[in-house]
Amino acid sequence: MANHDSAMNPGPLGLVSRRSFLKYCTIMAASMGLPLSAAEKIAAAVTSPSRPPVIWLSGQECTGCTETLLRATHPTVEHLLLNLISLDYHETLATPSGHLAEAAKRSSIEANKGKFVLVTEGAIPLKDGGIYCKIGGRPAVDILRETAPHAAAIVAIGSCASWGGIAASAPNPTGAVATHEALEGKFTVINIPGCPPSPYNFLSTVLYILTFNKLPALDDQARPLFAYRRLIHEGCPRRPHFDAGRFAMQFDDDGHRRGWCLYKLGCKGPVTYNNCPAILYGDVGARSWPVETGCPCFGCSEKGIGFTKPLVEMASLEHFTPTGLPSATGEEKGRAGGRVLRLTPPDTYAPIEVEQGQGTSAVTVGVLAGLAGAAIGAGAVAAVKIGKNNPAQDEPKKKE
Ligand code: FSX
Ligand code: SF4
Ligand code: F3S
Repeated sequence: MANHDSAMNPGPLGLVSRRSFLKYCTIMAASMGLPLSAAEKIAAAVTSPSRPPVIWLSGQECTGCTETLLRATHPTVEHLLLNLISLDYHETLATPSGHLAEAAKRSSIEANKGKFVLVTEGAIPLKDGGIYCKIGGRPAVDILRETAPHAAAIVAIGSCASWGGIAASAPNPTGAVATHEALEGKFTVINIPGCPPSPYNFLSTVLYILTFNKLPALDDQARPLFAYRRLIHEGCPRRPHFDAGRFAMQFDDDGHRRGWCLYKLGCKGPVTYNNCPAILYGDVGARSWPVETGCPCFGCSEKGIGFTKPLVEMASLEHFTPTGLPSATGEEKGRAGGRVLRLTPPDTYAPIEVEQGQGTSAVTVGVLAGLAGAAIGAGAVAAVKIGKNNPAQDEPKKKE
């Protein structure tokens, strides 16, 4: 049968069909809160023959950040990523190794001064001259500091690179720090925290930079506002149960099985900024993200929460999202649309025990969650709908 899809042959889009590709650009535009017409602009930037070189440096990490990109499937993100950029150096994915890999990195930096995007994954140990993480016999901190001045933009992927993550948790034996700390605040570093981070947040950020030739709006922790504007708790489908005082008290109890709120199991959704409930990721099933698999959010993307607060500790409910936060330069860097959050204080919770069959029906919860979704992170929700509309089209086409 004739095939009418003009992009069946591997070209600039790799094995991704043109239709899937345009849909992907629409998803990205929606998830960044841009008008859908921006998809054309994104598509033009992506198919530009000049692919920006990327140098990807690794420090103390588990390679989960790279894995999350390679495992994302709506649509085949790794195809787009690897065709969108020229990944000149990546220790895990590079074909050459040893001296050959180091030589390739040096020549790419030399040839692309001021043009390449530097991506950093993992924390950087500073103690004892940084000897606890060496690549090619040299401390990671030295490699980072000599590379950063030549980069056009620096993106820290994952919590380790953004704020130290697990390597920097107490007692932090190697003196691990974030990328921006290792660079002593001399450069703007965009942080995409999460352990692992959402691949869509990373890709959206890279696409934004390539398409508009500027950085996206950032919050006070240098995170793109389009992804980290809202608390997990604001968009969580279990939120109606929180508001009604229905909590799982232990794993696999009746409340847990019925999808009730995980707050009393230590969920850190009320103090963690991320778009997990709206954009979803993990590919472990329909509408998958940690809280909907029954696992409390542990605040993986939030400095001072993930790898810091005990898993079972209940999150603070005294929280607010200010509209404007003063930055070091005095200008306002705010969370647009921010407001005081009126979280239900614990002493007004309704009784935990609800007679069998008296709980909120699944339909009611679904409607409430849907309404919450429409009001919160609507762009991301729209993106999910577009992306999941016809999943079969997201699959890579096979070579004929
Ligand atoms: Fe691992 Fe990345 Fe966590 Fe860290 O992710 S998933 S330990 S954020 O640096 O590889
Ligand atoms: Fe969802 Fe956790 Fe908030 Fe409960 S505490 S509504 S499970 S984010
Ligand atoms: Fe991390 Fe919590 Fe999302 S643990 S993946 S920020 S739900």
